[in-house]
Amino acid sequence: MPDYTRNELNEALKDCAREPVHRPGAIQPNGCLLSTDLAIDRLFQVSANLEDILGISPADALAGDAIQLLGPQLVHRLRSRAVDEIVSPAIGEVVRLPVGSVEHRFSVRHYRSGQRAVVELELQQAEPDDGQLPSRSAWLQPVSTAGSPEQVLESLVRIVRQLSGFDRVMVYRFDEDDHGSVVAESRAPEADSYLGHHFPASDIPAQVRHLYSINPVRSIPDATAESVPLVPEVDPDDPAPLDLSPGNLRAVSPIHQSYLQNMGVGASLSIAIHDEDRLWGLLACHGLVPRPLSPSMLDDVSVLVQVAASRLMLLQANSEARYRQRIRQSRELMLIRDTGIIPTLDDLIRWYGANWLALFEASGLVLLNGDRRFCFGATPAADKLDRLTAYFACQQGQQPWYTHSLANSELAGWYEQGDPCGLLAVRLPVTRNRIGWLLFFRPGQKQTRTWAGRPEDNAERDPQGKLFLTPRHSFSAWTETVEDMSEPWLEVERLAALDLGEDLALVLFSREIDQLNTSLIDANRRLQKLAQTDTLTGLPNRRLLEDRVELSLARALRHNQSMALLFLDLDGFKKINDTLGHRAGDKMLQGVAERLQNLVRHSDAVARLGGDEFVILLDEIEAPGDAGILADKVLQVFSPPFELEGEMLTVSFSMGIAVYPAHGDSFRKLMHHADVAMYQAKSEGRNTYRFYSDLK
Ligand code: BLA
Repeated sequence: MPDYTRNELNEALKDCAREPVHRPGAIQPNGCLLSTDLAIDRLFQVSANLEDILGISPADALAGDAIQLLGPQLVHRLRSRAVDEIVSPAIGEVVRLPVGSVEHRFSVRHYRSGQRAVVELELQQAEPDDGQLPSRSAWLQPVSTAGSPEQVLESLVRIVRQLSGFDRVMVYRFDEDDHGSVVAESRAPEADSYLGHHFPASDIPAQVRHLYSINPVRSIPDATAESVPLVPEVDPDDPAPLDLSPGNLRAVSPIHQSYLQNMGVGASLSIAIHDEDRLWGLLACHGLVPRPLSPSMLDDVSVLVQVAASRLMLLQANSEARYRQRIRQSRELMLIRDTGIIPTLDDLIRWYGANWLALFEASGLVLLNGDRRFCFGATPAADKLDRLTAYFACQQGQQPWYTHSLANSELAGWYEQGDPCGLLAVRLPVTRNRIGWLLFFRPGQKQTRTWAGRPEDNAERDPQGKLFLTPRHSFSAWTETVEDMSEPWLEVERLAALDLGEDLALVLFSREIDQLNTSLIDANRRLQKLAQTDTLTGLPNRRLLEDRVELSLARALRHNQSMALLFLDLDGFKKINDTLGHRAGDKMLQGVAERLQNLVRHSDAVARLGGDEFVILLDEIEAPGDAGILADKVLQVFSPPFELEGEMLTVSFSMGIAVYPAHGDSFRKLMHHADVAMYQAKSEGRNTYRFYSDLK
């Protein structure tokens, strides 16, 4: 094996993928081919074996037209199908054509290729006796009713082998990186088993995989046969080589011919298994020796593969749906919005962490939210998480980031043996400048992988020293042990993680909005309090007093009761302010407020109007006299001197009383009358009170 660099290998792989296998300019010898104009009239190219098959030389055929070669009946039949619509050959039609003096049965197909109609004729071998084969429904049934994907594949390979007589029938499944493995097999005892064996991606290069989307069937009845060129080599009117992808007869690439020979395979048939547009895998059939593959057999096997593919995808979709249902249930649990309680991320991870680890078959999870980090299960050490956080902080895009082999990913520098090997990371759709990621970790699993021959054991150098790949010489099992890989992340798991990420973001948003709301409500409360209270004494101000009086008036009216307002004005307050200063004055007002509050009932209210004016609301009084009793109490409480900043001060009030209903029925009137009565008290010598009704 030559030494080579990764780059050289990649170049060699690219060269493999560049071979124009779809236009080899030749066909396989089990049939012949004509290239005509779209009207199926003029002939441009024919295969060199025309004489062997139709009994007429290429030169003679090219000198005439399609009708002369194929007869008017067949040509009219072919013309009756609009060639524009024919992109892949219709199921071969069996026709009889005279070859010399004998009639032969042919299977005929035609398809459009650019500006040409291509007609393929295959000599029809004797059909197997239909009586020996089970009926179609009998062989379709086990596949179409299989209960599990494994059963579908098992039935498929078993029945195809029965129908076709191939020596080895396999289902080959592509992995994410385009390499693949044999996942089901039925074989004759003399054929080696490839079950469970892996094959590198280069065995079926990209352009070859692509051909299956044009023509799902690739039939090679004789891998040893020499190909038959087209004559003339170049179409006289169109130098572009004819694209033979839709046909059945396209010549086999020499590389693949030696591949099959190295494998000991004489006949090969492969049929695509598609999952929607994606090439999921192949049904791969081998004959140990060349064998004719009859068009009707190809047809039957194609039908079986289609039925198996749809059954397989249905079962797969069902199990994905069940999985998504489980995820949805967990998400619904999480979004318990009707309780009105929005959980914190801490809560969520404590409650659901174990459930999520089980659903995602993960060993640990980490949630990155801004500068906070929440961990659950087995997660890497803090310094590693710091580096991961830094990495994801710079990641763009909304698609999940995932690998089942960190050691071989962009994060390889981060990885050390013993770390989890698989990582699935989804971005939480949070604000752009904040980090929000949900990371799931999977442990590494020691796996042994058996390859059919050692991959990349097939590189050689040409005389110029350029590396090129050749088919492997040996396909015998070669076992590799892989340690730094986890189970891969399935698409359904990646989608589910995105869903979960969205929900987590939703919870985050709800919490933030909730917190904003709470602080708004607090702010409102503070504002309201500010608007309704006197900042110096903490007593209600005039506005709140007015509200309280209105309420009290309404109640008094309803219950036919009385209430009263006591207007208090501090005597000589200005002098205190002037002599002791404002600070002392403020202190005094606070002291006064406190004493007044101690005097009243809970249902009453003491308010400060500003300056040295206070008002007491007396709710629900029995008789006007009750207000007098309170006024007396005020006089009494303030009769001893008041201590302020070490000085003893005499404090007194002049008070006016207005009673509902006698002195007014509104806040404004009652206030006015109580105020007038207070002035009366002041003018009559202070330290006393007057009722409005006392005024003459
Ligand atoms: C074609 N290679 C193929 C095909 C298969 C495989 C199925 C399609 C043709 C067919 O059905 O035979 C590979 N066959 C497999 C595998 C299994 C199997 C993996 O049965 C497993 C069970 N091949 C190489 C290298 C190159 C290469 C190194 O090994 C290129 C450098 C190329 N493979 C190659 C080419 C074709 C091919 C060019 C197209 C052959 C054709 O259609 O003419």
